[in-house]
Amino acid sequence: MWLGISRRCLNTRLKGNMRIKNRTKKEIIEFEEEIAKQYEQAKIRSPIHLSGGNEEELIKIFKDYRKGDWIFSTYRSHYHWLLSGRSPQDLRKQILNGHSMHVYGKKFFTSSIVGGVAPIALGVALALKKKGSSHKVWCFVGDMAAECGLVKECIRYASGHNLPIIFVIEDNGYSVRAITRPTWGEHRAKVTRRYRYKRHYPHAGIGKYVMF
Ligand SMILES: Cc1ncc(C[n+]2csc(CCOP(=O)(O)OP(=O)(O)O)c2C)c(N)n1
Ligand SMILES: [Mg+2]
Repeated sequence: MWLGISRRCLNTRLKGNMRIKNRTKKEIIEFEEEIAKQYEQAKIRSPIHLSGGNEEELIKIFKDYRKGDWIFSTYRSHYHWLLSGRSPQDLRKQILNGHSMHVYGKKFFTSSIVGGVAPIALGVALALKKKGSSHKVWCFVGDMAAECGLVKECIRYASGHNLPIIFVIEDNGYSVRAITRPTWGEHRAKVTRRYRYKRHYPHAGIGKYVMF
């Protein structure tokens, strides 16, 4: 015991608040520039998806990230890795080995399947809640991925069950070369019509046991 706080409690708190290496806008831009150069020199024999223009927004978002939180991301994950305090050397090695599209680490998972990580992230968030963990899940998705039924259902489930997960929608307005909003968003209302009715029969059957 120390000042009325048990050692175990103190360790847990300290662990929870462990400092994360701060990375500046300049540092993360320079990392991507170096990767771009290596790509140009044909040293990376697989596709790469670089980030840029979203540094300040992400630095703000990562102020709320705590060591021990989980991250799920996409094929465009270099900034997420770096801003969560992970090693640039490890990331560079993964990229040079052709794994930029599926960077992987402890509590850091990515997939190139658009929206594919959302249900996995949701499951982890449910487990964290059941275990009473103080940590949360950060799930990064693009603006087009956010339009997928799968992702929408996960967002709905997470908010309905009050799960410790935040879906960060990284909206660059594009799905590859298609402009996301006119392609996906604006037509939705035009093809929707809703009416309400009170059920007469139950979901199945007629509301009585029937012996066949
Ligand atoms: C299930 C699936 N469908 C299609 C693709 C092909 N694809 C790769 S990126 C992409 C667009 C994603 O756009 P967005 O979610 O806005 O992310 P951004 O690349 O703009 O960050 C598509 C359709 C894929 N990888 N996975
Ligand atoms: Mg996009």
